Amino acid sequence: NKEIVVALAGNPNCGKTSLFNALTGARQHVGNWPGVTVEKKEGKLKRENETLNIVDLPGTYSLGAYSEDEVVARNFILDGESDVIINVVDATNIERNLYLTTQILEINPNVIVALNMMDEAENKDIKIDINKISKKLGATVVPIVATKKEGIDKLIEEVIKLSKNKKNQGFKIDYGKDMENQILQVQSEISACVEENSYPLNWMAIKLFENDNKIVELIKSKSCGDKILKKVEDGVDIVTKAAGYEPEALIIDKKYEFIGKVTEGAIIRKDENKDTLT
Ligand code: GDP
Ligand code: K
Ligand code: MG
Repeated sequence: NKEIVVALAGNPNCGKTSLFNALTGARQHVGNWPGVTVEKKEGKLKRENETLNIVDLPGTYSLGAYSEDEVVARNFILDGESDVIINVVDATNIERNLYLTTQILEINPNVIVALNMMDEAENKDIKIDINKISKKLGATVVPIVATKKEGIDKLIEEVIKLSKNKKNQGFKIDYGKDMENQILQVQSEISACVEENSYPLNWMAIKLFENDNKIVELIKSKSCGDKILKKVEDGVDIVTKAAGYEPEALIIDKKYEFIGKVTEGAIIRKDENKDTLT
């Protein structure tokens, strides 16, 4: 039986290390990611016939190209090295945490959300409709308390299940007619000249519109890079004229709009509880 590679991704302080420890116990190995001074932690977990190799990615708010941490986390996800990604989300701060989730899902839909700090959410009187969030997000959500090892068995079960039945695609944010049209056009330009099994085309096109320097450099290195970048430049003008602001900002806005729809009516905070009682 082949090992199941599981990446742990999440914002700083969401409880990633606590979950890593709960999953792997003492079976840990600490090293460095190649070429950078970022710490790499790996550990194993055995469950019946399965061996899971858990890799703790650096904590990040985003998967841009701005910091070493972000690049390490995103390259690991992009390179398809993981069978399943556990995205640890702080239940007391769901909206902000889901920004990273949308970015992970755009690269790889094989995501299980571990909704951590459920004890703190309860203390703060935050009520969460997990089924609703799961459905709208298109990913399984498992509530956990990493520090008390609650929900860990269920989480492992869902990870193994997804590793046996991986999704090829499915997650898609709607960036609006004009932006989508331009993304599609740039995507087909990329596919016409970049070899197979590179990064997901849709993701690369979005990154070009976000002016992601790593992907811009990658495209520049291709024979038809100039043609693609010209297409992006024209697209930026068209979208900016139509939408009234630039794609880079529009893409962020649309991600938060999507998150708003995911959480709408699914999270009730204490103040809102009071409102409904009076
Ligand atoms: P990381 O930065 O994502 O690796 O997060 P850590 O695992 O270091 O956790 C950050 C802080 O949150 C620590 O003080 C943990 O003890 C605490 N923590 C982690 N998970 C939970 C949880 O489920 N419930 C509570 N109450 N605290 C937690
Ligand atoms: K805390
Ligand atoms: Mg940590």
